[in-house]
Amino acid sequence: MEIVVRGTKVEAVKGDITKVEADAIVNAANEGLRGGGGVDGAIHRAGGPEIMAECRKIGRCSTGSAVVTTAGKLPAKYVIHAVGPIWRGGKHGEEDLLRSAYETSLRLAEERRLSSIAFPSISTGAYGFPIERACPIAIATVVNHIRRGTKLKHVIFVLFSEDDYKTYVANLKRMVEKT
Ligand code: AR6
Repeated sequence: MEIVVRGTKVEAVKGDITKVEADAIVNAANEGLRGGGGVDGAIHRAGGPEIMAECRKIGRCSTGSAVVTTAGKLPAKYVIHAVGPIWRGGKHGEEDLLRSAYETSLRLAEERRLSSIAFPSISTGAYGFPIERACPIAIATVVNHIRRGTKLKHVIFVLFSEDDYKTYVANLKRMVEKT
C-alpha cells in the first residue's frame, strides 16, 4: 500500500527491515546504543560488528533523538539509530518524544541528501507504545516533513506483523481521505 505526497512515495510493507535496500534504515535503539532484542538485535546480527563498533564510539543517544552509523553488511548505506520513548501510560511526553525520534531521523537523512529511508514501528515492541497511537504519529510526522520540502523520494514503513501492517494501511487510507 502506498500514497504519494508531493511526489514522494510513502509506503507500508510487511517484512524484515534488514532486507530493505533503502539509503538508510532506522533502528529502534536504546539510549545506551547497546543493542538488544527486536529490530535492534536483528540489525546488529545481520549487519555485523562494524555497526556496534561505531555505536560504541558515539556512546549514547537521548530518547527522542537519533544518530547515524554505517550499515555494515546490510543492503542499506546507513543505519539511523533512533531512540523512542518507553510507554509509561501516555502522560510522560511519550507522543512528543516519539514524534521527535521520527523527525530527527528524517533530518539526518536530509543532511546526507538521501533519497530513501525505511522505518520500523519505533517503540511499539519492547517499549510498549500502543500501535494504534504510535502509527498515526509516525505517518503524520513523515507527511508533514515531506510537505515542508524534502529530498526524499521514498519513505517505507516496514512492519513485522500482519496486524501492524493492517494498522498502517488503515491509517494511510485515512490520510488520503483527509487530503
Ligand atoms: N524488521 C522490522 N520490524 C521488526 C523486526 C525486523 N527485523 N524485528 C522486530 N520488528 P522493538 P522498541 C518490530 O522491540 O519497542 C530493543 O531491545 C517489532 O515487531 O524492536 O522501540 C532495543 O535495544 C515491533 O513492531 O523496539 C531497545 O532496548 C517494532 O519492530 C528496545 O528493544 C519495534 O519493536 C526498543 O524497543
